[in-house]
Amino acid sequence: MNWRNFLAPYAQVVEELKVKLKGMRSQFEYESSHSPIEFVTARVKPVSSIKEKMKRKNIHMDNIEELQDIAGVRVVCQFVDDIYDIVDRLKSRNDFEVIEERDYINHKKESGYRSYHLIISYPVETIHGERKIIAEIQIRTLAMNFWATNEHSLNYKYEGRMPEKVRTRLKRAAEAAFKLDEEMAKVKDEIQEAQRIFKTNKESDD
Ligand code: 0O2
Ligand code: 0O2
Repeated sequence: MNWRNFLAPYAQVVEELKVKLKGMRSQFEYESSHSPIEFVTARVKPVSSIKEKMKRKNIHMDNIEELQDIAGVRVVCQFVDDIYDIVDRLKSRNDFEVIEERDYINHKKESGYRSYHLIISYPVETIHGERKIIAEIQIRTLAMNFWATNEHSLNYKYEGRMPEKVRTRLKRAAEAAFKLDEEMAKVKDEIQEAQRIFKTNKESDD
């Protein structure tokens, strides 16, 4: 398997999506309106993780395209409402097709994981013509991201065999993170007004 060749169109998609989503954020800023996007990150799944996931899910090399997150983009938002705003905006775009939606916010995973996932089919131009590449967009709040990053590290440390005590603690932490999102939602208008004033003052200083 020539991984570099295989992954090249995925790398292209990741770069294009990153530019487009970061562009959305800048546009909100130019228009001085609240940006539902706090930050955007993206990556091509490392070959070692691809191999590990194929083994875990019993996917044969011929069906590697079944892995939907080889190209992965993450959009991190301040508030839960922002997630749904972004989802609506992404679904109404014409440059890719949303082929699957997974609402792990209303339907959290057993681990406590929350996020909204969109699986998209993205047309990319290659030197051999157009190809449709599957990519995963994960949309989550800062609190959900904080939890997922820490849980991911622990999973890595315990290689999937997490002690029950840690697992229970993480589930509790997931609920605390969601409570934080709920509390922040209640003062959202005030936070946004404060951020607007701060931004206007900063601009008049510049
Ligand atoms: P680890 O250990 O893998 O978490 P930029 O400078 O912002 O244009 P850059 O430097 O290429 O872009 O990186 P970016 O896009 O800011 O962030 C890459 C980090 O985000 C990587 O972490 C990825 O793991 C993580 N990441 C981003 N999007 C996804 C996604 O959709 N799925 C998953 N699983 N991870 C994502 P590190 O730092 O490599 O460390
Ligand atoms: P990485 O290292 O993030 O790239 P699954 O069967 O759940 O493993 P599937 O079928 O691809 O995977 O679908 P799913 O669950 O919708 O999305 C998988 C990705 O979502 C994961 O990628 C994680 O990035 C994230 N995710 C899903 N569940 C959890 C969880 O419990 N904790 C954390 N921290 N992240 C989660 P990978 O391939 O696991 O790895």
